[in-house]
Parts: sequence; structure tokens; C-alpha cells
Amino acid sequence: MHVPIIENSFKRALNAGQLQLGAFMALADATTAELMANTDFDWLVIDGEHGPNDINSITRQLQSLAAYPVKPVVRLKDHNVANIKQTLDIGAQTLLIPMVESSGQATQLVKAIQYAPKGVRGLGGGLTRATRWGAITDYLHKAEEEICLVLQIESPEGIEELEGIALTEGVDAVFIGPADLAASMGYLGQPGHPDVCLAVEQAIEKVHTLGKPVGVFCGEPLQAKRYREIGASFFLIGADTMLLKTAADHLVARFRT
Ligand code: 3PY
Ligand code: MG
Repeated sequence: MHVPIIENSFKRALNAGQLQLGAFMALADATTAELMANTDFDWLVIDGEHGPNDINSITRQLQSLAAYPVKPVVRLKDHNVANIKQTLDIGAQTLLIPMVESSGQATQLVKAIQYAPKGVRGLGGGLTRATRWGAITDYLHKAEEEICLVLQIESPEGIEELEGIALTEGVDAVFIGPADLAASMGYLGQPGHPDVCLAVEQAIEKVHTLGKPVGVFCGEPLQAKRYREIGASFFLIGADTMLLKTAADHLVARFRT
């Protein structure tokens, strides 16, 4: 049996400059992921950096999301080549990788998603969901085209190296993380500080000028509009955890008064 490779609609949307509104999912649960897939978000990030996810919970969430048009992304916790290999092998096609600070790191991350001789991704073949256990018979030759590598910039060092990182061949897009950027700029817990917002704006403008898709976490519609105007096209605007917490607090408060 031959199954065609799954096209990466997130990669295509980014390359077409289409607005993509997304959310983090840190509840690490397949049913929650399915619930989130039944909203109007364009993309959802299974968060393996801060959420209590492991390779099994990420697999279950990818399986949940596969039944819906929403575009799944997995954020990894580090740059480990073996983690990247396993995450691709369970069928993730878009990876968001945090804390990238140099073009050297970007080059290593690109190699991690490519098979030899270009890269270092090990061959899982029929053992993997990525190949639908061998049913996607041309997976090896088509995989790279359908993988989307998004690197997260969230430090002054990363901002300094922005051009080299964004222009590294094989890097599909850049995502700015204001929370860690604020902390590393000396404004811990103040991602909305004017100096941080200015750095975010300058980074967005730079990546956009370089012709690469650029995204950012931004929970404020007006600020997101501003970021959109200067070139950002994909946004994370919230998280499942934050949505549940806010709604729960709000509900109880209405009855306590
Ligand atoms: C950050 O802001 O530090 C993130 O990682 C994502 O928004
Ligand atoms: Mg961060």
C-alpha cells in the first residue's frame, strides 16, 4: 500500500505570508488538543519546552490533531539531535526550536532534520509514524521538503546574530520570544517593557526585510496589529493553560460577588 506524504500546510501558509493565529498547548493532553482543534486557531504548538510533555504525549496529540485542518507544531526543549530525530519520526513536520543564538547553531539544527549525506538525521524507516510505518514509500526523498524549521530568537545574542540565523539555508522562519528576550535584556517578567518591544519590532523588521517569515508571541491585539504591519505573519496569542485559568477565575469571581 502507498500513502502520499502529508503536505505541510503550515510551511505553505508561512511562505505565502498568510496570517496565522496560534496558541501554545501546555496541558499535554490529547483530548485538550482535540478541543483546541475545534476552535478557529490556524496553528497549535504542542509545547515540549515548558509543558509536561514526553514523546508519548506528543504522539497522542499529533494523532488527535491529524483529524482536523489545524496545523500542528512541536516545540522542543533543546537542540538535541536525537530528540529532533525522534520528534520527526513520530510525525511532527514543523519544529519550533527555542534559544537559538548563532548561525552555527542554526546550521547544526538544519543538519539534524536532513538525512545523510547532507545531514545527520538517522533512518527510522518502517519503525516510524512519520513514514506511516512504511506506507509513505517515497518519504525519504520527500521528507525534507515537508519539514518546516522555525528557530526561536529570545536573547540579545540571538538578535545580534539574527541575519546569519535567518539566512541559514534550510531555516524556514524565525519566531521571536519576548518573555525570554525581556529576561535576558534585564527586564525579567516585563515582556511589555518599551525597550523589549522596540527590540522585538526591530527584529521583526529585520527578518521581514531579509525575506523570511517572522512570528512572535503577542497576547495584545493592538500590538499584534502593529507587529503585523511591520512584517510579522504568524502569531501565538495565548495558551490552553492561560485560557482555562482565566476563564475559571472569571467564572468563580462572577459568583462570589
Ligand atoms: C518567550 O517569549 O520566551 C517564548 O518562548 C515564547 O513566547
Ligand atoms: Mg522562551
